[in-house]
Amino acid sequence: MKTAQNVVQKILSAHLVEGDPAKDPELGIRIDQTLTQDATGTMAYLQFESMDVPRVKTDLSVSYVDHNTVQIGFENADDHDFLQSIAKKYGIVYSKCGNGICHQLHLERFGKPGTTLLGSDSHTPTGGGIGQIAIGAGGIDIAVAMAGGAFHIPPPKVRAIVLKGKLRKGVSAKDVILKVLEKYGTKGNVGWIFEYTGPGVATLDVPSRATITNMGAELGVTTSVFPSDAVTKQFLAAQGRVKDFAKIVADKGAKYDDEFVVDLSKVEPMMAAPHSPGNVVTVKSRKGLKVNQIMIGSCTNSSYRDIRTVALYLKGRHVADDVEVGIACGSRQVINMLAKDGSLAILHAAGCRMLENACGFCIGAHMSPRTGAVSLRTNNRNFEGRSGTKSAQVYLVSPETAAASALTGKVELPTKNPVAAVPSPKKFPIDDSMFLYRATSGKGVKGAEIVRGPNIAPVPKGVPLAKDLKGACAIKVGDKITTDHIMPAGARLKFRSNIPQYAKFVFEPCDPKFHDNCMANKEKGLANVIVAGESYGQGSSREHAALCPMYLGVKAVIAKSIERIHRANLVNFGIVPFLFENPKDYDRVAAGDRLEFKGIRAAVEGDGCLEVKGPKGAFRVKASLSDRERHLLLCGGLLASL
Ligand code: MIC
Ligand code: SF4
Repeated sequence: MKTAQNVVQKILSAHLVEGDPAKDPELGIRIDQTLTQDATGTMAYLQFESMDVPRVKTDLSVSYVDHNTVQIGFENADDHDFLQSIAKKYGIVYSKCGNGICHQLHLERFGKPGTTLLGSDSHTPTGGGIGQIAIGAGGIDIAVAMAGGAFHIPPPKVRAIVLKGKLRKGVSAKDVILKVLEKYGTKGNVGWIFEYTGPGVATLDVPSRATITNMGAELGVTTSVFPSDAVTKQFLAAQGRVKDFAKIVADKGAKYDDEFVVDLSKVEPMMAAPHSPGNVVTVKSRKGLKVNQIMIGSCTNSSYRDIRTVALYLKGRHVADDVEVGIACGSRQVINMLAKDGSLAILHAAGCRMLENACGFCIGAHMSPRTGAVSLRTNNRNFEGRSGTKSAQVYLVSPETAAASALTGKVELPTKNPVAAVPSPKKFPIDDSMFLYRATSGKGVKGAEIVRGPNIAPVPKGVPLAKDLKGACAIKVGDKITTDHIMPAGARLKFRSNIPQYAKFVFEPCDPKFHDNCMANKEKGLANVIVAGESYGQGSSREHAALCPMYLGVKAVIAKSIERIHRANLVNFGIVPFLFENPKDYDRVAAGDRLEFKGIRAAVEGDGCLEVKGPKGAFRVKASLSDRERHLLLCGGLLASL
């Protein structure tokens, strides 16, 4: 008899190309679809180009432009042109700047239940909302997948998040994922996949499911997934894509490694307080707090359902005088619908600033709040300084809480005067005119010319790992260092395609001298080493947080723990991801210390264990590596291994 399978097992077993989940440390899975966005895409495609493959080998690859949309100077526009020309040549669908945010668009127009999606953005798991196994990764992993290669993950542990009951009016999906974050936090979830099950699933529409899987990224899990059921079918049919539907639900008696029950009817409005998405409190506990800014949108909460709900709260009313409100919709489809049903006029009349349908404020690329402001935002990350204003206090909330608070300029409970639920549209208006090269998808246009402006610099390649290393601790950082600390975005984002230029800003928020120190050590023939605490590399998929350090001569990280995507990026760029065998040894290293890694190459070839000598004595470190990872590190990274 066939063993009962959960949704994760069903999809992964149908895509397994390497490894045995019962005994191997790593599984290789076939990738059906890829997505990139512009800020990570240029590097991904430069790397893909160097793989010398004539066209993409996936079922579908889409290149979105949504991050660097503000064109001050030539850099971003140059990147867009480069991306468009690459898409034409290699058979990639190109989503023009202005079309919308990659995750919202992909869900609307391309995501398919039961398939795998790999995206160079950590919020790719949004696709889990329609039953895709959708995973975020570094750009070079996307390049490999586009070239037909497998993607590697450790055999996942699957936790069932059992949903019961129904949400109360004024409470929504954002509150549910914040509840899950309250329980599991932002660290310690590496290697897990969260699968949503139970009778409550049927009460959530697809946009709500996608909000939950989107922000699962903040847990640090590999991905999150919902079953594909009648609700999914209705959504796909309304998008004119019922042929893409496949029913994927867990078998009766399917097993999970763990479970957590959420009674939806008991969920209260929640918020994440500064400066971590895991710092979850109830809205009630902050009721009355004066607010200076409210930002609504981002890939977490920019669907028609979300923005229409905001319009219903604001109908016939005006936002408070002391508060500025900005709204960025997820896609042109969303804007079209809001225009047709009068919501756009309501929002304008209410005094909201309607922004471009792009990432914008979420990544500190628009509407940074004033000094010391309290900003309520519906996006997914509130790391210190990410808004572009270091002193800002950013709280993450649902669209309902944001709207209710906009009216008074204070934190308000959205459950006090809730609005009616927005019904799932029977038919979404479809306009795919800003998706280019659909006709040549998978085929490409032979001889198409690649356009390369001066902002596009070649990708640096790593060098093989030396036998021994003499190094220096170039920086010592604490716990929960995010990729926004390592490689800031916002104003620096326009240098994404130019590594020597972008590398000047590595660790800018922690130590602006990091770049110069690294260069000085490099000149002295010393390898640079980063020492960190727990959960190093939280947050984004940006491989620049490994690529730029590699460029600065960083050869090893020693941390108490390292998050999944960042760890994979370190390996891809030839930086050894060591962990302290005894976390207390963290205290024995200081910035500037000379560190000796005698026999590092042999250690990587062997069991990954090594004794490091420092001024306060020797301590032991360990990197648990698969054979594939060992090979990449010995070569100096993935590109150097080709
Ligand atoms: C983010 O939300 O931090 C980003 C910007 O979308 C990143 C990708 C990037 O750094 O370009 C992500 O989430 O992976
Ligand atoms: Fe864009 Fe923000 Fe989503 Fe990242 S989290 S993809 S910056 S909207």
